[in-house]
Amino acid sequence: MVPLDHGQLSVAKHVVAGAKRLTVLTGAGISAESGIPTFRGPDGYWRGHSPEELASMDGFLKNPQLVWEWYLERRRTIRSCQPNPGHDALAFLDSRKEFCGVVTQNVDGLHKLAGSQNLIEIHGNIWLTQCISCPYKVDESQSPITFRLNCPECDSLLRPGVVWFGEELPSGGWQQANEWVKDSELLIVVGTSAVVYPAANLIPIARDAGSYIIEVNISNTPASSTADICLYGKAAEILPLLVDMKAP
Ligand code: BJW
Repeated sequence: MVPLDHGQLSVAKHVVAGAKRLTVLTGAGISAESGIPTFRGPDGYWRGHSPEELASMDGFLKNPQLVWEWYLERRRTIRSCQPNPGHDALAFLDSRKEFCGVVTQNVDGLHKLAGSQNLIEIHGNIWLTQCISCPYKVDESQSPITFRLNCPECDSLLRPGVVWFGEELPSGGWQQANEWVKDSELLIVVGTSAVVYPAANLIPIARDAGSYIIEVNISNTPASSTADICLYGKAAEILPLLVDMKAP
C-alpha cells in the first residue's frame, strides 16, 4: 500500500472544511473494515465465480437457487457487521448545510445504519426482496434470513432488490445523483475500483462540472488520474481524519 501523505491530508482537510457544496461516492472499500468483503481482488466476492453467474438476470434464471444462496450468505455476513468510523464520519456530514449527500454503490445498508439520511443507494439494497413479475416487494432487514424462491402473490420468482449487470439503475436515484454531483464543488470518491458504469461516470461528470476530486482508497484506481488528491489508506481510518466531526 502507498503510504498516506500527511501534507496531502492537511490540504484535503482544508478543501473539505471550506467546500460550499459536496457529494461523496462510495464503494465496497468503505465497508471492508466492517468485515464485508469487496468484489474484486484476491479475497473479493467474485473469487471463484463469474460476475455474470451471480449478478445478472441470465445467471439468476439459469440457477436461481445458487444465486439466492450467495445473497443469503451475504445477508448473514452483513447482519453480523456494524458501520465503522468511515460510515460515521460521512453520516456526520448530514449536519453540514453544504452537504448534498452520499451516493453509494453498496447494497449493505451500512450508511443508513450509521445514520446517513441524504443517501442514494444506486445499486439497490440487499435486504429488499421483490418479485420478477408483479409489484410484490418487501424489506427483510428485520426478518429471519430464510430461503424463499416463490412470490406469495403470484408464485413467480423472487429476487434480491439489487441492480445486476445489464439492468438500468433506478432512474430517480440516478438523476438525483447526477444533480448532486453537478451541483457540487467537491466530490470525495471512497473505496471503489471505479470500473462499474454508469456509477464510475459520476467522476468525469464531476470533473466536467469543474469539481475538485479527492480519492480515498488503499490503492490506485482508474479514477486516480482524474483526482486532485489521492489519500492512500483505509477509509475507516482516513475519513474520520478528513471530516472535522467537531465543527458545527
Ligand atoms: C478500500 C479498502 C479500504 C479495499 N479502504 N478502500 C461502459 C463501459 C463498459 C461497460 C459498461 C458501460 N456501461 C455499462 C456497462 C456494463 C456494466 C459495467 O459497468 N461493466 C463493467 C464492469 C465492464 N454496467 C451495467 O451493466 C450497469 N447497468 C447498465 O449500464 O445498464 C445500462 C442499460 C441501459 C438500458 C437498458 C438496460 C441497461 C449495472 C451495474 C450494476 C452493478 N452491480 C453490482 C452488483 C450489485 C448487487 C450486489 O451487490 O450483488 O454492484 S457489480 C459490483 O460492482 C457491485 C458494486 O456496487 C460494483 C462496484 O464495485 P466497487 O464498490 O467499486 O467494489 P470493488 O470490489 O470493485 O472495489 C473495491 C475498492 O475498494 C478497490 O478499489 C479497493 O482498492 C478499495 N478498498 N479495501 C478504502 N479498507
